[in-house]
Amino acid sequence: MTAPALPDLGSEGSLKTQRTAAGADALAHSFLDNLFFVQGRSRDRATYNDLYMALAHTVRDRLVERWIQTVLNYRAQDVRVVCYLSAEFLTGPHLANNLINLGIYDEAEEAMRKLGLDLETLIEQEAEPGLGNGGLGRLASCFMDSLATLDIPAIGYGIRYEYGIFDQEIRDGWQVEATDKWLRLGNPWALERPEDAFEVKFGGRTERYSDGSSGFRVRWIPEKLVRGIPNDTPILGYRTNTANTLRLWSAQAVESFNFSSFNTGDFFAAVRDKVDSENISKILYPNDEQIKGKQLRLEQQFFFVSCSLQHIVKIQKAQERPLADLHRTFTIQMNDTHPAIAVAELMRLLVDENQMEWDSAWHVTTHTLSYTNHTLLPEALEKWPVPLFGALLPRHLEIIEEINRRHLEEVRSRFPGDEERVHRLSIIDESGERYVRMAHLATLGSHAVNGVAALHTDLLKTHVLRDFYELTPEKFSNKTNGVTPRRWMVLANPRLAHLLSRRLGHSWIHDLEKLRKLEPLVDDQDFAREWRNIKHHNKQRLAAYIYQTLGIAVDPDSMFDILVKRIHEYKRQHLKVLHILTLYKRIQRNPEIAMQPRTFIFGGKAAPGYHMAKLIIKLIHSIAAVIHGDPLVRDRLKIVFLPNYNVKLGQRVYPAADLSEQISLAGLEASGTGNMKFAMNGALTVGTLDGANIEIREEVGADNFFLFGLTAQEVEQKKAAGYNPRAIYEADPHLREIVDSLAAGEFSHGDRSLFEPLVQNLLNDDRFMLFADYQSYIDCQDRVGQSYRDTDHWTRMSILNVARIGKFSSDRAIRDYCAEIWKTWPVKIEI
Ligand code: NBG
Repeated sequence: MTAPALPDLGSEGSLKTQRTAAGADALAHSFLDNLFFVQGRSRDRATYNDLYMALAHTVRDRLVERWIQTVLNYRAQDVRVVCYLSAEFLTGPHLANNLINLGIYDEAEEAMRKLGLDLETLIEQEAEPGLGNGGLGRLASCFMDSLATLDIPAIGYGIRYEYGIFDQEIRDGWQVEATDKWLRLGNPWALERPEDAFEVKFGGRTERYSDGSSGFRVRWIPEKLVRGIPNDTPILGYRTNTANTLRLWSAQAVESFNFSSFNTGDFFAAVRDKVDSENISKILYPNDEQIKGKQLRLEQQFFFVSCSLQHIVKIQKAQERPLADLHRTFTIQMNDTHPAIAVAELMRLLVDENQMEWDSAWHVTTHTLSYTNHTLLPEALEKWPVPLFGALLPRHLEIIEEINRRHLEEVRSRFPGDEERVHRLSIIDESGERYVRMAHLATLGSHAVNGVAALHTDLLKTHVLRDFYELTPEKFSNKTNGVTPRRWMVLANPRLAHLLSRRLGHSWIHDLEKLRKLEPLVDDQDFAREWRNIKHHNKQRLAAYIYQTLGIAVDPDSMFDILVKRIHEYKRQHLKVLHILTLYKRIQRNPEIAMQPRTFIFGGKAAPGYHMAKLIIKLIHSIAAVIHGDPLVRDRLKIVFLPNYNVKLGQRVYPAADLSEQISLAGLEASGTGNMKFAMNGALTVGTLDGANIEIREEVGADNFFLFGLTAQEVEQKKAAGYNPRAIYEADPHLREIVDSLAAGEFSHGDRSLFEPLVQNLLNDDRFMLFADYQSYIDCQDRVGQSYRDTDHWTRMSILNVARIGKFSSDRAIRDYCAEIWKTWPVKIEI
């Protein structure tokens, strides 16, 4: 039965004023209203979660009009929409950020105060949506914030994992993983839109048929269908009306599909199929985990890519625009290779489902897609075994083979006789077991390929994607990462933000280069004092948190020396451990030695299957136990490992840092973004010439940055010449002493086996060249310790770091993408 045509329901005018009126009293009123009518709770029985939910709805109500208006506007003519495809979006909590972007934080605080409630306590209730591993997912969220702030039409597409990145607990110094049940108490920010669902095919076979006119076509007869349900979250820009959409897909079984099992009476098989389908969006894969051969991961990738591309094609058609113009309406960014299957899927949608000719489809595909690479580690480059790939996506394998055939034909004609090059450039790795190389597919299918910091892009051109660079140099460009100053300064460090706004006005918040105007203030004593007071306050706040959660008392007057990021050997948390042990031995040798007291703060998760990273966590706890037990040392060296490092905790940590540790082996950290967040909050960096560190140092000035270690080029040369860590160990008595103490069980109750894998690894291989950089690091840290004692000078350096950090706003990064890759422009939303 068809439903009757919808009547005209009139405009929303009066509704809006009641629900979304401005001012603290109106907020308080809506809050109580939402508590009762939306949350369904009486005031006397309300829990903190109820109160948080009521406030979240109160804020959401104030977003909705902008959101609807934004979406309506994008349906209008002459808009080019950025589609950001990313398997991860590490949004962090929404409430406080939305209050800031709406400009009603203070009003909300007042409204809650009038009701006897503390806004901060309510903000703390929000569960962290941990839908990402680290930098890559957080970058996607900073980009969404900047896109909205700059009024760029954009949709973020990803996966609504039911379980995000695991919760990290520490037991006896070891990491223990627990499932992250972020949706347990509901999510007030997302709207589920079951009517906008799409079906995704898996498995089965393909079949050729004649379409009568233009010849043969291919049909994919799948074995399984899964439905993708959109969950839409508004992403509001800072003090603007633009509210873009973050659309995360969750998987649902298509019940009617496997009815044959029901019919044969196999009820349990049918239910099992349902469960299998829904598994697709169950859990986020931790990175650094061997994912080769993990079929579910490929299913996830195809699932969200297919839903997103179908949605894009549907919008194009609904607007009655030809598919041949898809690249004029949409520009699609692939965030790393996780969505690289988009190349084949877009071809399939155009050629198989919309009867476009191959060449036209290839033109549209390559002009629509672009690709950002985020890693140089060879083991992190995704590749899928051909048999697995073909079984899951038989049609896509055919399409990829055809793309590859044409591509290699061209390579052969440009480089006749160079079969070596043909092998290197092939999308299919044929050197042993056959693999589909996703970075190759993404590069070939894109009109633009970028790295995320200058050095990283250079290394892409000269190493990882060198052959592609030689083939199509015009595709390659650099887009140095950036982070949003709204979350990482205004929200995380309100006192600093107030000081800056008082001195500079508010414009720095969306025009970070304005911070340059701080430079004349470096010699202003009052300003410097305020600056120090703020840092001290932030350190006290973190100290209180540490005391509450871990029972460790740390001194806010000590230097807060902080290393927070995923635990990985290339990031070299264990180099930091070698530094701590060096200081420890110095004090033991000479108890009277003058030394700047330091609090070393670590945070970060290790992939559950990455044993060495987990051992490093154990090592940090083990040296902490010994050092804290030593009365000679414990007032000078404190070691804290903050469990379950995440966005929320980052917001506490960056503003409290004196020293930011960015100590990866040069040439391995694509960019880093924590380095930017620290510097924005006035921490000084100790770092190698790696990733964005290089550009940070260029901006803030070499005098305001602590540099150590080999350059990427020296690393390469040393490796080529035959690197010998054991020789360094044997030649350096201090290094030998600490390595021997680890091996001897000094930090493991005499157990010599515990840290043996680590010690042996360093002595025999040391792939990440800790020993090569050891002395340089120690010397540099000695300079850091001395500098810190000159408070005035340190403050000056700190102010200059903030004054010169403007380049690292994600607003700048997004402007660069818009101008050079996306070719898009802002659209002001009027309400
Ligand atoms: C990470 C890099 C970081 C970089 C972020 C964001 C992956 C694969 N890469 O250096 O390791 O800052 O991406 O670009 O997570």
